[in-house]
Amino acid sequence: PKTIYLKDYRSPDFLIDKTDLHVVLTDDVTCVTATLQVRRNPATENKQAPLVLNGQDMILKDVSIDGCPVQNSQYVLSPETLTINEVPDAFALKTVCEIKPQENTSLEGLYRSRTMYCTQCEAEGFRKITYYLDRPDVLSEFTTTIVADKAQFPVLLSNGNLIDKGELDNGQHFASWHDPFKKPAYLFALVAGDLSVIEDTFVTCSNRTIDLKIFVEEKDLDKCDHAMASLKNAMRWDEEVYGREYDLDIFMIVAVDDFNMGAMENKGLNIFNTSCVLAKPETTTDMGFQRVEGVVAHEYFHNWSGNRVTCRDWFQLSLKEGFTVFRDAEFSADMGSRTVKRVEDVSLLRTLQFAEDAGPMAHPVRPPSFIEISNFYTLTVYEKGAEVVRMIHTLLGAEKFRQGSDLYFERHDGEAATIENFVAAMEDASGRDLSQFTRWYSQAGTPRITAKDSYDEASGIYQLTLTQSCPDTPEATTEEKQPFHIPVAIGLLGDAGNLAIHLQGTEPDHDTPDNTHKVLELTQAEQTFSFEKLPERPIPVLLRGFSAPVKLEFDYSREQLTAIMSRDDDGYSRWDACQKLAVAVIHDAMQAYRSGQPYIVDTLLAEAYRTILNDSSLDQAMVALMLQLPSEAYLSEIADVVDVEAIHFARQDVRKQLAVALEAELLHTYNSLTGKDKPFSTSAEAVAERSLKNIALSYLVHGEASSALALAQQQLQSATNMTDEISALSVLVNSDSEAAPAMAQQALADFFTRWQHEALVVNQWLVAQANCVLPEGLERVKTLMQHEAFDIKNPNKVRSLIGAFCNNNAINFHHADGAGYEFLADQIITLNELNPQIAARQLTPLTKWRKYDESRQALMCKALERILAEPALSKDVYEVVSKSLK
Ligand code: DPP
Ligand code: ZN
Repeated sequence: PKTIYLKDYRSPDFLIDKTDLHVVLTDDVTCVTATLQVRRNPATENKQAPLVLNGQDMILKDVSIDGCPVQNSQYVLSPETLTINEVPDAFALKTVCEIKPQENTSLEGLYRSRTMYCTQCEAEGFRKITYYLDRPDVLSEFTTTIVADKAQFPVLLSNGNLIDKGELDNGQHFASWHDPFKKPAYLFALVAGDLSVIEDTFVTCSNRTIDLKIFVEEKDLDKCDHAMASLKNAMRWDEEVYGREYDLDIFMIVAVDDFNMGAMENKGLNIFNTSCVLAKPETTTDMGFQRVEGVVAHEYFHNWSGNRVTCRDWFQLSLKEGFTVFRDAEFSADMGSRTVKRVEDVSLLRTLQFAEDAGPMAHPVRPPSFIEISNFYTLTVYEKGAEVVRMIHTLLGAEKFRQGSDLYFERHDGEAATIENFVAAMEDASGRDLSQFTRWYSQAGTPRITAKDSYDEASGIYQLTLTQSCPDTPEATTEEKQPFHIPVAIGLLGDAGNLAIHLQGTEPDHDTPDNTHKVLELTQAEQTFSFEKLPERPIPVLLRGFSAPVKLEFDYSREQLTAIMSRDDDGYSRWDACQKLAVAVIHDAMQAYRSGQPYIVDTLLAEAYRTILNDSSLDQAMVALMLQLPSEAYLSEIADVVDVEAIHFARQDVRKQLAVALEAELLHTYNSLTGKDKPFSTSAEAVAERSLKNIALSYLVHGEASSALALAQQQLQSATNMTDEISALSVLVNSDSEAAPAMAQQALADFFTRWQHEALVVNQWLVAQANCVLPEGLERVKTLMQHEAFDIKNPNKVRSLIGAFCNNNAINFHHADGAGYEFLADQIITLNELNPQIAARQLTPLTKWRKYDESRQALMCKALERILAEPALSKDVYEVVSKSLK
């Protein structure tokens, strides 16, 4: 397979002004007739260039130029291209192709999902529908006519506005759609199915009424309200916060059960994984509700950051994704709890993106090369990309950032842009020089900052010295990397609270009236900041709000951490201090575990928890967040060598001791939050209450409190929402107390009986079992693979069972016998043929082999090598496996 480089980018030799598609869907073959208005790109150097179109998995039936058939001898077909050597400077190209969507298990291009036809074209799926210049810098005006059986497929949709529809012979009908906005092919969409719809309207800031429609299978009509409300909130928010108004007269969402991604922002016709659009309290957890809100907003926001201004090439993917993730994160923060949203995002980043940065697939936010672009829809491009945009926001301030964003949209509307264009708009609007800052886009790896401090009582001067470096990554060594421009937000904590900050040589920050918050700009390898007028030695609160995606080390004492935990003004920092304290405690427990010694949990942690549980004035969301111990995945990420058993058993031991020590408080908390007959709400407060209640329950059961199993069972039976129901089920499934297994078996069986017709609930049932940490995990998963509820062709099922097990159940997946690795290799080999994107995605846990002990390393590499030896490897899987073994 060939590597594609950013440095080789050339503008296209041809442009396609208009694209006219005529798609006839029948049970056997689907016939696609494409008429393209093509002309030579005036900007191209090569005036004689042949026309080379992308296309694969199709049968070309006919090709003509300006009405004259092109003879076989005048074109060349390869498995991935159609080349026509001599073409005029401007012409109409007509092709007729046959495809078989019903056999398309890759879920790219046009395919069948249950009873409907749908498409997924990003990044390069359109080339499976017709021969085309399938690249994002070719923008075209699309008209699409769909013909299908009317009884089976009453609903026929594509981008833009409906311009015609009617009946045809033999029970067929058609619909024609026209999209007035030029777009690249990856934003094309087509849907045909027997779908029900819920409708609403939105009145824009300029008083235009937009029709909003969500299409789902009839059985799911009761699960659309939350998505609709989220959509309307997102539309309003984008007007208010970014000045962006919706442009078409209609906005449609279609829910599809078989989908590789979360959702897709096709112009005017978003296609969604059912898991990211359907929600109702009985079937959907609070996390599920939040995901729907976030993804609906994300795809909607793409209408400007992605569609109106798109990407010049796929190396610029973060231009639209990083920016849009930042936008959706701010939206969610405004809709719910800002601190909770930030903590969740930072946890994800520090756990999984940092791991990606430290592994063989590490790449800069703008990768310099790829074999298969699908492999670069990564946490780095999305989440780290969003952090990079957030840093620009921090450096410029909200007002200048908005001016920069306005300028960007104004300059590049209707164009395919680059990351340089985005940064230039931010620079021009703010007058700031971001040239050093752009290293965030070109240098991979997680920067480390080491902080050291000193205090001179006589002068009241406090000094903070920050040193930065960035570890080796595949494309560059640590020596080759240049210092980053890093905003380090800080507070200085004194005995009675946050102290005023007077940084020598600067004006006070006007953002905080009391001057207790400051953004330091670290641009050198080492820099010292001096603060004056400090009456006492402060505790530095570093990287407040997680102001940069870095690892920051400072040698805090445990007392200092508890001080930050209880007194700092920044919620994120309080949580972070709590995590640091918990990590220190678990590390002690791991030490003891390795030496076979008993360990008694540091009372500092237990007492800190007792304090927050007893303090009824505290934000319950904050309490719930703090009570969650660092995950095994996070503990693995920060380890040099992952000690699977020590991490698991030590963490479980700490949880158990905390549960026993705090039983009274936990029980009180649980009881105070249970049995209140409040109507269901997804408000931040209601979510926080459920979260705290369920954490308390899980501690109580884990600590084997005498009444705990009964409480869990009671909650399971009386639950009126899925958060409470699945939490109780998971707690039972994971309990190792004697009475639990029988109860868990019964509960699982009852749960399945009750929910077997709700695919998304069944998926949660699979996850609950895949995540069960009791012994024999692999056997349970293998048994479930045979269950009628499982289907390897459905990505949500693969993620729920195989993905959950291999990513979240370390003690079972990483069993020393290597059976987990062999299992995953088998699944990847099967998936490679069916769905390469999903296959490559599932490889992630094996790519981390360097983090494990020698014996596991050998077993993991053996599994990777077995995959690499497969004869017909997809580009997707080949790229990840071969880079992992390098
Ligand atoms: N649909 C995917 C997303 O929105 C890819 N664009 O991130
Ligand atoms: Zn996106």
